[in-house]
Amino acid sequence: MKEKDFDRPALDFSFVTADREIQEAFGQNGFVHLKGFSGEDEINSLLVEGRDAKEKMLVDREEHFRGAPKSYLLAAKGLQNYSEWLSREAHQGSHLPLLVSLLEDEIRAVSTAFVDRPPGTPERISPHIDAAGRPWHPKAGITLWIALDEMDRENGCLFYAKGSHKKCHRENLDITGYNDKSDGAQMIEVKAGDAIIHHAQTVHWSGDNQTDRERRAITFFYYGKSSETLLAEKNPHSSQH
Ligand SMILES: O=C(O)CCC(=O)C(=O)O
Repeated sequence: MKEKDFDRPALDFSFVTADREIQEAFGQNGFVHLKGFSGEDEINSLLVEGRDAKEKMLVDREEHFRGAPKSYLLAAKGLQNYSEWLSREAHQGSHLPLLVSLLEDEIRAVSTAFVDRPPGTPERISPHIDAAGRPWHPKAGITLWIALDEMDRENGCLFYAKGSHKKCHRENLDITGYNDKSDGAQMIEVKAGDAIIHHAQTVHWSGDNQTDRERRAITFFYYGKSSETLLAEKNPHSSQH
């Protein structure tokens, strides 16, 4: 079957590879900050596709979201179903080899999200692991998060708990006992175009946006293939996100 032609070119991250330092940081901390990962054109493509897909999803799933707390939509998931371009990026994007080399496993796309915390948003995302981090497995999953705006403490940048991917947290996805001052908590300020790649089991959280600046990001979530059998046994009917 002929591949679909897209007006919008595919993103090219094939030049980003995991050297020893990146590999070790990911293994030890459970996350790695890659500065200057995306250029302006890529940021723009992700922004337009992410925003359009979220709008389509909201129309399609209006009933589901009616009356839902605002925090539900801080990260709008499942957007690969509303943009063929995002779906192709999630399934065949040029970032896949990088994620495979960091997780040291084959990966399977689970979901794509647009994170939007407009100026003056009081909601924050509390400490959690990603859905691909359940059930617990050393290669449960991996997430690529790309900043579309500059982020710092004031507009709600991300925090990570170093090494938390190695702990088998017994709770579900929300994890208690972590905050900005916890041992090993690292705040990561980013410029637009920076990326953070984290293990699905690394505890992370982010703040409110009380500034007049935008705070948007795109996230690609993946399972590790080795954890798939475990997942199928636990949730025979599940399709995440
Ligand atoms: O705050 C962010 O940008 C990240 C959102 C997040 O952690 C998630 O969607 O799992």
